[in-house]
Amino acid sequence: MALLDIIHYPDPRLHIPAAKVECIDDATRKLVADMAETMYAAEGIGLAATQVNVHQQVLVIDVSSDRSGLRVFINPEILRCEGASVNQEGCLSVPGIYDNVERAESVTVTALDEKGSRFTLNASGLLATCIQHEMDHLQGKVFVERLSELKQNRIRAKLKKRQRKAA
Ligand code: GNR
Ligand code: NI
Repeated sequence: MALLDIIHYPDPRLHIPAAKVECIDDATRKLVADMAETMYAAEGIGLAATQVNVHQQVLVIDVSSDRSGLRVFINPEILRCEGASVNQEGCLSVPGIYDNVERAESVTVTALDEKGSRFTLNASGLLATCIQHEMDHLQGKVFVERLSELKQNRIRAKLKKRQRKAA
C-alpha cells in the first residue's frame, strides 16, 4: 500500500472529468487500497480518485465512527434523489474551509465494488451527503463551486494568503 498525494483547490486538475473504469483489475484494486489508506491517514470520510490525480470513476467512503465501514464505488450512478438538506461540508482538497451546501436528503446509487459486482444502495444523512460530494469530484466539481461567487472569491484569497505565508 502507499499514501497518495492529495491535490488542493484551485489546482485545475480537480476539474478533469473522470472516465469510466472499463476493466476492474489488480491495478484498480491497488488504487482502491491506496485511496483507502490515504483517506484514513488524512482522517477524511471519503476520497475521490480525482483528488489523487487519477481521473477514473473510483470513490472510497467510510462514514462509520470506528473507521471499519469502508465502501468502494466504481462507476457510481445516482438513480434517485429525494428531498433537500443543508449541511456543513469540508474537503481534503480545500483544507480548513467549511461551509453549508444544499444537497438531496437521500439518494439511491448503483455502482460496482472492487470485485466488479454491482450493488444498489439507499443512502441518507451523512452518507448521502458524502456520496454526492464525491460524485461531484468525479465530474470535476469541488464543493466551494456550489457556494456564492463572493464566498468563492474569499476562499481563493484566503488560500492564496496561506500559500504566501507557507512559502
Ligand atoms: O472528510 C470529508 N468530510 C466531509 C464532511 C462533510 C461533507 C463531505 C465531506 S467529504 C470530506 C473528504 C473529501 O474531501 N472527499 O472528497
Ligand atoms: Ni472533497
